[in-house]
Amino acid sequence: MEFGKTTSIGKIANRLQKEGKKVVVAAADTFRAAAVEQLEIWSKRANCDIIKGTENQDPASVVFDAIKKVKENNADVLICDTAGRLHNKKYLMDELDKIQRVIEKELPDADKESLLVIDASTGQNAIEQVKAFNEVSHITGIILTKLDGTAKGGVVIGIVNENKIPVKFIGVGEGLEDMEIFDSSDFVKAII
Ligand SMILES: Nc1nc2c(ncn2[C@@H]2O[C@H](COP(=O)(O)OP(=O)(O)O)[C@@H](O)[C@H]2O)c(=O)[nH]1
Ligand SMILES: [Mg+2]
Repeated sequence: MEFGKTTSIGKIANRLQKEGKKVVVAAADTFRAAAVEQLEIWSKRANCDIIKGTENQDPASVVFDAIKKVKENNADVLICDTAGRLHNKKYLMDELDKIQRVIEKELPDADKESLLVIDASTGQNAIEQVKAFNEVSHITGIILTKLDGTAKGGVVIGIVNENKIPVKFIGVGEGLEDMEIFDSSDFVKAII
């Protein structure tokens, strides 16, 4: 699903690099060659390293290679781009589970975040997504994208309240700098 995952990763990588952190991104969405190319463009913009898989390569093995790079280069942050997945696509969820197991095994002591990207125009379906993802992964935060459009993302308020998952970033455009750290008071004002 085109929610803005890859774009958000580019924006976060850029922000972290500017803060002086060394970032590696892993192109673990290996379903479409275009997805890898897209992340490559973003990694150039953000000036960070990228580890690419080949089309249809096991995404967990791409993540494994990226972790090797992180260790070799003593990088600070690894961000893994994963395929868009619907909660009813079991194989995609299994794949996510496998990626997480690799990370847990190879980087047991690292701080980990699992961020779910939701498009502000997503309705009730967002709640289903959160539930499904939470079964595979402990979601530590939400990135709410496309808040520059007409959608206000009101459904996310419900998710935050019900699941106690914080919104960490919001996307407000397609550019490198179009991301803000979320401030819930601004958000509530905007949807009223
Ligand atoms: N207006 C707007 N467009 C966005 C935002 N984030 C992503 N997009 C656009 O949404 C489309 C899908 O983004 P992409 O990152 O490829 O989504 P992915 O499929 O989830 O990885 C692209 O055309 C992006 O430029 C945002 O915050 N605002
Ligand atoms: Mg993508």
